[in-house]
Amino acid sequence: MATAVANGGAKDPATTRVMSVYSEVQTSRLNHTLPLPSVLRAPYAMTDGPPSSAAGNPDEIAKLFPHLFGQPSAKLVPASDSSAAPSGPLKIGVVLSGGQAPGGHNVIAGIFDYLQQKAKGSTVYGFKGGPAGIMKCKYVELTPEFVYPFRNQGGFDMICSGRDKIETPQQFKEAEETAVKLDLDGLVVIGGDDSNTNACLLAEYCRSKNMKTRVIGCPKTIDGDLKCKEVPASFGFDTACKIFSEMIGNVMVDARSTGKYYHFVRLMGRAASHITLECALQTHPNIAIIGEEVATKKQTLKNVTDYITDIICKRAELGYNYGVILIPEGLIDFIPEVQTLISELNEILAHDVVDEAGVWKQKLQPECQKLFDFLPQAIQEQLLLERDPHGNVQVAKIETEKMLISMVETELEKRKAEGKYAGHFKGQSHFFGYEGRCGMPTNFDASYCYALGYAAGALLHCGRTGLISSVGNLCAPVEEWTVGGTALTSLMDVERRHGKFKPVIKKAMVELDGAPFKKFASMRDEWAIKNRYISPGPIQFMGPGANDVNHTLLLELGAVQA
Ligand code: FBP
Repeated sequence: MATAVANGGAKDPATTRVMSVYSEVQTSRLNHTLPLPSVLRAPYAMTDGPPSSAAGNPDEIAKLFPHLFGQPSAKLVPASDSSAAPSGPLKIGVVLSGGQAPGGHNVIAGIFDYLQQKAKGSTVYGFKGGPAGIMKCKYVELTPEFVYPFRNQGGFDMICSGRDKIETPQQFKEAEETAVKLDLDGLVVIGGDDSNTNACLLAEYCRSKNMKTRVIGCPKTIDGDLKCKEVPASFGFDTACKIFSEMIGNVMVDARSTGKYYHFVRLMGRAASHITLECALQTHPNIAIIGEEVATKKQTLKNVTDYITDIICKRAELGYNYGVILIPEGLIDFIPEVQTLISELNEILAHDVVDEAGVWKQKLQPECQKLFDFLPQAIQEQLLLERDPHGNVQVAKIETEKMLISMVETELEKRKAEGKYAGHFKGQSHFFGYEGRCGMPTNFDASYCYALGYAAGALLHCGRTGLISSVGNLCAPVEEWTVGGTALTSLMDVERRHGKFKPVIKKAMVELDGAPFKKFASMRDEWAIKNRYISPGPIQFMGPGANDVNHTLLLELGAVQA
């Protein structure tokens, strides 16, 4: 069996997949045949759309991306023969960037298979450990045997991921050196909004230097917040939501069985509440808090606590002293008063030593100081933890569910003393996050990722750069999916940071006038009082439900009515 060639020594055997210990399901998924959109199965041509603009501030984006701004999107269309198709082998690098999302291995398999089939003699390098692998030129050369054990399997362990950013002039130089050393024709960056912003900057850099290396992005994140009209979904969201929904369904049955617990389930999703909303639509919890609604209504922590407590009191009157409450991971960041506190803390953390003496605390505005002192100590400590490389608070580490349990407890005690509540309350906290990020991809994510990878290969083969691989018409059968690439600059806006404009792909948040939220809002009062729990059960790869499209996509694409 041919082995992959890795620089920096042999592949660590401890981190290599051992197929002989695969479960029957894992093994069966290895040979699961992936359907391809029909346009990718036959000779195709690539057509250009009209010139593009930007999501906001086009003049600033034009200045930041002088070589890329305005370029059209590309679309694959059937061609009568393959004479228009590009030929010749390519050298392509691929990198996984940011948090894991089910299906990442299939994107790589899609790129690999495209090149094997349509650009024979090509080479694919997998950069190890995320963008740092590009800068340090740490890579593995992919072979059919190396890729095989990862087909349709969860995780990012084929080449691993990382959260480093290619940011400084020195880091761009290092990336350039790697591209030149490996003679790269192209690079595929599989990542979220920050990583795709980075991919666009890299594409601009390569153009400005007249390098032959082209850069294509791929929309990855379980959070579901990298999407637009041309890119209807980020991969991994479907699988993660189905895994979380199975667990929520189980917890619901547990709650109903004992009748004694309120389960507070915090769900990953960092900035946006898409995961919480999708899981609510799949399982019908008694309460689901949607961060975007909290922010729009400018609710305080007290408002959120009261909303939960009111429902608990009503349920107690009906004889239900149990329930299930979903909370988005980023809730704390949506509450305006907490946002102000976080931005003041960010400033302080950037310049001061935060020690036990607490001198730094005097720099907080009085209102923020009051709020900080009011928060439980564990939450105070979590708010002071180191920021991630993109400057974000690490919301995965803030135990909002525990904070809410303790605040609801206090409020219920008060109401009990006032004779307004006669029930009993016991909170159980859960955080579902890492459990859903590396599951075996659903049929949807497996096929979607494979098509995204295949499309990325085609875009590079046709010499495109600065585009994000885009597969559309996702509620139709796979054969009818559309395939192309969208100008990354068209997704960009600017943010003013440290007196300079910085390009950012705007996160797609839950829209309160969007179909998924409207559907949820029309049903939540009933779910609060009557127990309408749904247990979706584990992900199916065959039989009932195996090809179900998630609610968010069905509602957003108008395939079902809100
Ligand atoms: P990406 O945006 O990089 O896809 O990551 C998503 C995510 O899973 C968030 O939901 C979560 O807040 C974060 O990653 C956790 O980060 P880490 O893996 O560094 O703990």
